[in-house]
Amino acid sequence: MAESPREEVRFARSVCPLDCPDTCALKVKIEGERIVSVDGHPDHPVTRGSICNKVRNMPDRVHHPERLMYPLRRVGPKGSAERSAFERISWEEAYGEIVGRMNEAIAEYGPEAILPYSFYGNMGIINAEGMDRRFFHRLGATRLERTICSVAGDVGYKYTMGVNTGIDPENTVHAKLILIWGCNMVSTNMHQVMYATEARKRGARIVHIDVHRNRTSAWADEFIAVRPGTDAALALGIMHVLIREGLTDAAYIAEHTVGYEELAAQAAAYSPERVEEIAGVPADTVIRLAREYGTASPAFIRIGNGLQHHDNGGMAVRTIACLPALTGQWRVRGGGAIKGNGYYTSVNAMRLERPDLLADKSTRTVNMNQLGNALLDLREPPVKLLFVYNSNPAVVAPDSGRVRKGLLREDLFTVVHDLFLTDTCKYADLVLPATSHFENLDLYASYWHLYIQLGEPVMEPMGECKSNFTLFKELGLRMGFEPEVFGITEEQMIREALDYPDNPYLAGISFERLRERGWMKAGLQGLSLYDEGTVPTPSGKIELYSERMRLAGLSPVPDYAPVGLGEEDLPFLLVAGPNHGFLNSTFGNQEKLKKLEKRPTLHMHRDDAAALGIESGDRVRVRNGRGEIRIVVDAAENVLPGVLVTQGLWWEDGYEGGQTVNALTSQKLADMGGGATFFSARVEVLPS
Ligand SMILES: Nc1nc2c(c(=O)[nH]1)N[C@H]1C(S)=C(S)[C@@H](COP(=O)(O)OP(=O)(O)OC[C@H]3O[C@@H](n4cnc5c(=O)[nH]c(N)nc54)[C@H](O)[C@@H]3O)O[C@H]1N2
Ligand SMILES: Nc1nc2c(c(=O)[nH]1)N[C@H]1C(S)=C(S)[C@@H](COP(=O)(O)OP(=O)(O)OC[C@H]3O[C@@H](n4cnc5c(=O)[nH]c(N)nc54)[C@H](O)[C@@H]3O)O[C@H]1N2
Ligand code: SF4
Ligand SMILES: [Mo]
Repeated sequence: MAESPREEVRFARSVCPLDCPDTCALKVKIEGERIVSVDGHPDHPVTRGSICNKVRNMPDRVHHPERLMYPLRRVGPKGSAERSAFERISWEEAYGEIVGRMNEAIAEYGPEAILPYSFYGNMGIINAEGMDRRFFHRLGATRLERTICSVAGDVGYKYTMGVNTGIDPENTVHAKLILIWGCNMVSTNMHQVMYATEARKRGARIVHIDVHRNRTSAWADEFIAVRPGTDAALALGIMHVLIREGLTDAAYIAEHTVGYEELAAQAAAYSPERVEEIAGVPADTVIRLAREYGTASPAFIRIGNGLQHHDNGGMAVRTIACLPALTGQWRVRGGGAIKGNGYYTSVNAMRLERPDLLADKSTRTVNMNQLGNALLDLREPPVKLLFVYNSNPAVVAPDSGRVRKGLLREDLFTVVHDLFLTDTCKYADLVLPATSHFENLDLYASYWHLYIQLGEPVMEPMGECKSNFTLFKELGLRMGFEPEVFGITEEQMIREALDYPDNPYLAGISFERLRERGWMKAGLQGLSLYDEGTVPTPSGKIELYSERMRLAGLSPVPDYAPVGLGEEDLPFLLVAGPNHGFLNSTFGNQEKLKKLEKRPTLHMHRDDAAALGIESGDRVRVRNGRGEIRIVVDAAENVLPGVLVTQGLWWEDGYEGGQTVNALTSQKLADMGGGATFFSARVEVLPS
């Protein structure tokens, strides 16, 4: 037998493109044309050789037998996932059809009849917010408000701090107290766990404040269970004690904040006893936590996304963001907070996205959390063409019953660009194959650490797959758009994005240097923006009282309002968040990771279960006026009574009956920024 030639083995540097704060540097092993393993890059200062199990499984995703390899056109009924519902077509035909449909829609209804729908399935800057944005701006399409993830908290945080930025996470190893507030860090920010573990070795204590005793609680030193959506009350209770017991930093407050008197008057109303009633946290725990926060230094708060997926989420984050100012922690190395850090590594969005191409600046917007309503109710013009990429709205968007109903409209033409035949593709008229990020060049900026990275392709595009960049570039040119805007290379676009004198932290970071080194750190000189100069709020100080909030019709001082209003007849609040093994709905079709996650599970307090005659392992129906899912119960003491938690954006095939968890969530918007309210849905539970 002839010996088969040994495949050449090589290693390449890459970056994790997933919507995760850690934005890891990767070391990829390639044999011939196949990626055989993916590891954390050992030299990256934050990644330090460690990555999550999901991304270790990336080779299975890239070389998955079901990866889309060529364009498909629907020939069967909408809603069918059968491959026989689609036929193979060429890119020429696909482009021809898209251009024809777009021109038809524009001629009959105007360009606002076209709606892009995208999020961050790939965080690469030029693939997620580059050529695509230019294309839809130039078209004059309806603008999408990308509000599904963190906007409510971002807006809330900015009311207090001016911009959405905190401290360098590398400094958190110095912390002596770490509050993990509404963040399931062990699953969602593993390198913060590594820093906190180092801090713990040096004597730090780690407290997890959450509605669910989960992996992060098991790892933390203390778990404090709160009722969903009550964090603003808890934070006000901590302030109450800090002020009452003289644990605030009067000099810092006088020099760096405005509105202390107004805040103190508000906090006076939140005694520990009142907080216990609202949040379910015992009064003595509130007092103990406040004393610890007021005396430990450095004290660091990691503010997660869990808090702000509530009706009142903006205010919750705005309120917690006041705490480090009261104790002067912003001027201590390792003290302060992180909600997000995107500001330090922000690139030139104007040059990248070219909003100037939009001829009519009054072009309407659609909030992506209200896709169902947009598809079903919008008139003048109705949405006639939906273009989905970097997102899986049939699974991730709230009120999925309405989303699906909209997607089923026979007069809607839907294009979906993805790597797989996702649940959204089932409703598509055209399905286009996307490259994985391993197949194209891009620039990556973390929204947590301070490094910006260049990811070069490590393999050729598979099959007939095209990147988002290439797709929108080629479509733009076919639409007859300006070659100088659309006919450029990836490298040119990256250079345009990096050319941003307004962001001093990018100084010295260039395409060449990134290509040479792989990553470079934003040039933060001090502990944070806040000790480098004035705070970028209107007053130039940290705003405990915010005039801007008053003008926006919000309470100018931190305040608490209950969630789930209008659905009080339903007994439970349901918190449906992400899980450990998937990345939102990404990986929801990978058998190995699905097996590790077992199945969708409903965590319920054992007293609630007993009252309904339900036991662990029983299958129940969870329902409200929007939809119903069937799910297996785990009755224990991992949630407070009245609270339900389920994790994972499982695809339709994860549930019996085909409705996914977002059948239960609402299109209602949060108090700030038009944010999503995934965690504020009320439901009832019925035996199955
Ligand atoms: N493994 C994994 N990692 C991920 C993701 C994933 O799907 N899987 N998704 C990525 C994305 S896009 C994001 S936005 C982040 C999200 O990651 P995180 O910032 O950790 O946010 P969530 O997991 O949504 O919620 C965090 C925690 O908030 C809790 N929570 C819910 N409501 C409340 C409340 O009212 N108060 C308090 N105190 N806690 C509450 C939840 O139980 C959960 O444990 O993770 C990213 N990383
Ligand atoms: N119930 C509930 N719903 C939620 C959440 C929750 O906690 N609970 N979390 C919300 C949050 S925080 C977020 S961020 C959103 C996430 O929502 P999405 O951003 O839609 O996240 P994914 O489910 O990961 O879907 C991304 C899709 O993009 C595809 N993709 C990856 N790379 C590329 C590429 O290069 N090109 C193209 N065209 N496609 C690509 C992937 O295959 C995947 O199908 O979900 C939200 N939905
Ligand atoms: S998903 Fe997050 S932790 Fe996992 S490799 Fe990517 S960036 Fe790192
Ligand atoms: Mo997110």
